[in-house]
Amino acid sequence: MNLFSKSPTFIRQLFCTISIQRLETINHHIRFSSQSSKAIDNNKQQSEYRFTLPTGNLSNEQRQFYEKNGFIVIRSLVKPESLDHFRKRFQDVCLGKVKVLGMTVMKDVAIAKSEFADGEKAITKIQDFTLDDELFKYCCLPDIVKYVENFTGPNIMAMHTMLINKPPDPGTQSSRHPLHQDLYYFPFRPVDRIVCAWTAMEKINRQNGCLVVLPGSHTGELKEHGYPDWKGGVNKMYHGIQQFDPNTKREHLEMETGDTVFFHPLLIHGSGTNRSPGFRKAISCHYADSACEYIEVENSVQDYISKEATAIFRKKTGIENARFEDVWKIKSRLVQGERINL
Ligand SMILES: O=C(O)CCC(=O)C(=O)O
Repeated sequence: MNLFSKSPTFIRQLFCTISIQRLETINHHIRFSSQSSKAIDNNKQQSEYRFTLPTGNLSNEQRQFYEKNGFIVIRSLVKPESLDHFRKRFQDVCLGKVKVLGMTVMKDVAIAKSEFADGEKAITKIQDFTLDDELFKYCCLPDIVKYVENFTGPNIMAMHTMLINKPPDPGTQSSRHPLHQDLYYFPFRPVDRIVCAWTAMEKINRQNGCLVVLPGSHTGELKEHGYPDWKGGVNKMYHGIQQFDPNTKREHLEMETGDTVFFHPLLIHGSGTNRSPGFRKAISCHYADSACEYIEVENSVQDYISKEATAIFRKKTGIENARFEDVWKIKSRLVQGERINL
């Protein structure tokens, strides 16, 4: 096109259009560069947060606390009425009024030998209640799930569930739970998209065996576990960390009814002897992002537990060729969003 063959008005209009386009382009560059500097700021802020996500109920201050310590206690999160409902259901399970597919009912190693204990008094823990719609309500409580999103994101699976009925210790100290990391039991990753919610069903203090945690230990490695060498006996599958520095700072989490602690699966924790006359109750669920993936744990530090858990599962179900991940696939249940991998 020969511009000079066109009228001056046409040329003026063309230059005007080009100038406007240029201005728009410059404007776009300015906008883009301010957006990307905002994105960089966001990323910088994000990089402060390795263990938590921005979605959910945690404030920045609470997120920073979890990032540093690997746990956070939220006071009065679960209503006493809900806890009464779960307690009643637990009692019905103990009395044999309710049978739940896949649930494991465990007796304390000391009480199991006693011919006098029955009902609730004989049972130290029930595990894997995901298939019981009543107890599963704990996993779905909106007040809890809103916090869980800070760790898992929006697609949430309930992977492991427990109602722990820590018995009064008969003098054997077998009511203790040795220091351990929950990741030891889990063949799925990434680790930072897994979290435990653990709720006190009554006042829990040092007297009745509260949780004890090693703050900051979630930044370490998964350690070797095994059965502790305790004279008074050890409960089935209560593996503990074999070696750690006994001088590491410990924190005892004393909690009131309904208080809930969220903690990272690498956080080293356990619980003390129950020196009270009552059964100390807590209910818990481990959640994971449904986009987590199963991993092979053979020949790793998880080899021992994977063999033990798979053998129990094969015996219970008769599925001879079951693998460790099958144990988890069967007992996990979607809480919210989409079931992606797990
Ligand atoms: O409630 C307790 O005593 C501790 C439970 C615990 O840490 C577990 O079962 O992994």
